[in-house]
Amino acid sequence: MADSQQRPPVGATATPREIDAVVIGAGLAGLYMLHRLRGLGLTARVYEAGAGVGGTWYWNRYPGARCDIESLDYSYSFSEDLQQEWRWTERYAAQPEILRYIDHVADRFDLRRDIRFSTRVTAAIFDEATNRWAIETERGERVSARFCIMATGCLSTSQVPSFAGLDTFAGRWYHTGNWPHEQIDFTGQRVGVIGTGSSAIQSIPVIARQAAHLYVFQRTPNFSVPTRNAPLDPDHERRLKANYAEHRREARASRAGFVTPPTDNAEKSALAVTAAERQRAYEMRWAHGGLGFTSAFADLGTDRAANETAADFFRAKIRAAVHDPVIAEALSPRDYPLGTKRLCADSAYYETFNRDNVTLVEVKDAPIVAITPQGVRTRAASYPLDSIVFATGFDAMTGALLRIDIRGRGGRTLQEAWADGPRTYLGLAVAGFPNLFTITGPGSPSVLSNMIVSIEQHIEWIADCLAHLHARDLAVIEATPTAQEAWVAHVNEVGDGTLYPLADSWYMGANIPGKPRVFMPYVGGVGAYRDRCAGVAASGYVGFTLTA
Ligand code: N01
Repeated sequence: MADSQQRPPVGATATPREIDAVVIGAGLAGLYMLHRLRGLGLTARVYEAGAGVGGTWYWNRYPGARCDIESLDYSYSFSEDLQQEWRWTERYAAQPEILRYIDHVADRFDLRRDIRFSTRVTAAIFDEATNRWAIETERGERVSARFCIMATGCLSTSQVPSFAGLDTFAGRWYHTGNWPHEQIDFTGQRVGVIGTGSSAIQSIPVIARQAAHLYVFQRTPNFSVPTRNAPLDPDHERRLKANYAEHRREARASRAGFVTPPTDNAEKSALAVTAAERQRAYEMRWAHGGLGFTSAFADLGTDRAANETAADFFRAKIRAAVHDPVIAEALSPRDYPLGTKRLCADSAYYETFNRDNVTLVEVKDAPIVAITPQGVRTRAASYPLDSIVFATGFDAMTGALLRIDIRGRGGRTLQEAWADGPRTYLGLAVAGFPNLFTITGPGSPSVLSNMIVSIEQHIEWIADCLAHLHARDLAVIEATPTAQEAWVAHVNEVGDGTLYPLADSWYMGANIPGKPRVFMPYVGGVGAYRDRCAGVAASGYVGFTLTA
């Protein structure tokens, strides 16, 4: 901040209970936000429900949990020393390694002393008389802050369906997103996994190798691409690190926040090339592995016929992997376009259904009707189980925000403001909620991107904004309703130009009973979105009201 040397830091006059900023959440977002707030000379406190740092990577300890963005991309870029010194062991890091990395960052930047662990925030209430947020925690702690920054994560409110009888189950049950810290050993057990999303697809091959028998309860099959995970190639690491700044720049300017292997076709329609060329392009992406598959052609996300060529390719791969053609067909998605439910990435997922100890139970037409003391009962049959794993997902993007009692101007709650679905300006701010920021909030690329790239972009934007306010003695920044409505319209328009609305996905809120059906993330691309946010800042925060 240009003039911070001359001015006293804002926090210099604060009493202990009156601080500059509260950050809610100590995952990848909350930690970096705290680091940047300190850099501005602001007093800050982070509240974290978990007993340690890490957010997603603290809670999701299920067998097989790993990131499906490559380690060298899924890591902070803000510190050159950090990114050069940290050594990843695998192309895709597993949860324990990512958590070690986050712990290292917390220690390296001395972050823990400003974090209150095991402390869930219950309320954040804006006082119009003082322009301050009153934050309350479950432990009865209260603090007053000028800025309230939500670093609560997009996939942090786990969802267990309300099956009758769950409390009567005689065995143990788990949710992937809230996994115990001790090692869970399924050896010799009959295990049921409910769900076939990313978490299930990662855990099923691992659990199948332990369990006496594994029942997979599938309502909707998913498209999954092999990760081709392997130990990180030291030559690749050396080359990339020699050019890290440029690599990061490319990622920030890209569509999804990571660089996909270059091809001749990425700008073309899948329908503009011959069937043989298409096959070559898909085979190349499949062999490379990972989520870059959907960048094979320009229109896989927007044209149903183009998308169908890729979906056919996946279904052929499933038939090749799974010996029993009936099971292969059951595992083959038919009802929605590829990528409109989040593409999964796996290590030998489909092949796991060739094992004698794995049974696929389809619950679309014969749904689960109850959990009994013995196990799972569907409309068609009963399955005796020793353990049940709920891989049933999250109340995504809005769940963590709406379970806090957030009240803005006039006492209006965020629940009221978002009754018909989330409405934000740039996914960063909400009209009527001054000095509140939502890191990777709905209406930003967030879950459609490499999260850490989007997290860093939002935090740097917020930090620059706070510096701007401080330098001009401005107390309050607030999105205008007009700018917010225009942004929401733009988010919807771009979303409606894609195939996403065709699927019953958590992007649409479709997995939570009663949740408004709205496509929540911004699909305009990470690079374009970054430019847009930078333009808003450069123009003196157009679309916001700034007051002294
Ligand atoms: O959750 P999901 P997830 N009866 O919502 C099923 C990220 N992530 O935890 O599709 C039967 O995707 C549900 O069925 P259906 C990633 O962004 C990242 O797996 O609704 N089934 C579905 O199959 C991901 O997308 C990594 O018909 C029921 C499953 O449960 C997001 O987190 C790893 C049911 C839920 O799948 C969420 O993934 C893991 C019921 N009553 C996750 N209710 C990385 O690698 C729900 N289901 C970075």
